[in-house]
Amino acid sequence: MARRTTLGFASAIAIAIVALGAAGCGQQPASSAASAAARITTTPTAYLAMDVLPGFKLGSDSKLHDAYSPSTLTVAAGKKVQLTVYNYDNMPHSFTSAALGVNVTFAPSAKTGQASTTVIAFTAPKKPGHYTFQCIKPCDLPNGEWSMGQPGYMIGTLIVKD
Ligand SMILES: [Cu+2]
Repeated sequence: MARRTTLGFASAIAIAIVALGAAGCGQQPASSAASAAARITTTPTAYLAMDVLPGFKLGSDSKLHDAYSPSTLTVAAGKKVQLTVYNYDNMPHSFTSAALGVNVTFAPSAKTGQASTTVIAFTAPKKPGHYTFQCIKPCDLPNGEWSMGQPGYMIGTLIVKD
């Protein structure tokens, strides 16, 4: 019994070592690529992605509403941002923010389940903080444009970190 326990423990250690080794190998190319990118430029682009989903998010009124997903994005201060937006709604929406100097409309999706794709490029503010963006195209129409006035739905936040 004691011998079996010892063997079991040894096997567990061997498995743990193998797992660690595998994890290490798996991570190596990514970290190498990251350090290579850091050598190329001091302000690499931050690639962000977001969906616009119709009738997707449950509201406090127990109805489903149009929403950005995710509605909160995070980026480092002063970084170049490339934000790809996939609009799954058959209505146009927008990413509008005076503070960020961005006002871009997303075309409606041509077919259910097939998003229109829009790439927005801008530079994150140098000052850390929470920057609001919102949709200014009339939307969430079955609910009287409810989403348009609701943070977490068609009002989102870009968190700019130090
Ligand atoms: Cu909208």
